Amino acid sequence: MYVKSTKDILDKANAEYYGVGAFNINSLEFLIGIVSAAVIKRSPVIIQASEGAMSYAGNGDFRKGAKVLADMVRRYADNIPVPVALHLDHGHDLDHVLAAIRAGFTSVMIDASAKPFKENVEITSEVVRIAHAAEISVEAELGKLVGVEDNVSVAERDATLVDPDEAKIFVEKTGVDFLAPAIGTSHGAFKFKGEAKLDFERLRKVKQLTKIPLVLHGASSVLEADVEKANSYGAKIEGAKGVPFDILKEAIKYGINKINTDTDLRIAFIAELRKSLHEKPSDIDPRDFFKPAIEAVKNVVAQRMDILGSSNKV
Ligand code: PGH
Ligand code: CA
Ligand code: ZN
Repeated sequence: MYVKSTKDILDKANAEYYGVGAFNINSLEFLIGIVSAAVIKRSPVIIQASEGAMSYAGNGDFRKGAKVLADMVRRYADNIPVPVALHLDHGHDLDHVLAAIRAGFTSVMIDASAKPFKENVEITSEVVRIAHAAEISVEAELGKLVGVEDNVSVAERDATLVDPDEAKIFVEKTGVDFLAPAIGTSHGAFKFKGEAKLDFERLRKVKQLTKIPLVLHGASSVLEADVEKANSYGAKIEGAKGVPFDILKEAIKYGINKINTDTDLRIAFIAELRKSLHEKPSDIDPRDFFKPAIEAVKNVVAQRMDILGSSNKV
């Protein structure tokens, strides 16, 4: 079932101390893989689409793309026995936020984290006012997404990662529903040069001071087996490193409830696509290549639902 607001899913996860995966889509194939996993695992699920995904789905027209994606997800959620939400991932301006709200997304992210704190407060407050009037929930971000390396100084960390006291003021002033505090992750397949490491002390303080559902961006685990599979069929992905499962579990203990995952699905899909293209050189039916790739996405999502603790929560 399509939920009214993503808040329904995340408030429950916050109260019961588990994490819910928020999985990015650009097309139907990823949606099928993700929702199939949610049904098998009896898990709530958040589908999310970036500005780029909206543009892609609308062939360059993000407003049209927002509607295409929302109609597709809403229709696909019909008769599905688990809650399905649709979230705008990293909305950067009011145009994209409004497009998502008008299209029927169940929550939006306004990411003004690159702007000074005061401006971030102003923009986020404006989005909260508009979104809440439509009964849609809002996520915002504080700090910059960068890997925490051992050789980074305290001053450098303070300049990039979330300030817990600022987080408290931010949540009070904006009325935002979910907060993404930068604690040392980054987007993509290359998150850490050395050992994977997050600033849990900072996270603990943010949770203690805000108490709302928190979001971990850049949370993909970058599974070695999938990277190797892709590479063995011609990909060149070297030095890839993600957030290991035990660190994800720890982050959830400290108060993370929404776990953003895009890269893991991309790698799983592309690895399987390369493999089946290689194995069926005379086949011209795209579905014969997409189906095993969808299955690969489904498996990654199902495994994450177990790790995050959202399995059997429906
Ligand atoms: C993410 C996804 N989307 O907002 O934060 O991060 O690159 O780790 O999948 P990954
Ligand atoms: Ca940021
Ligand atoms: Zn992100």
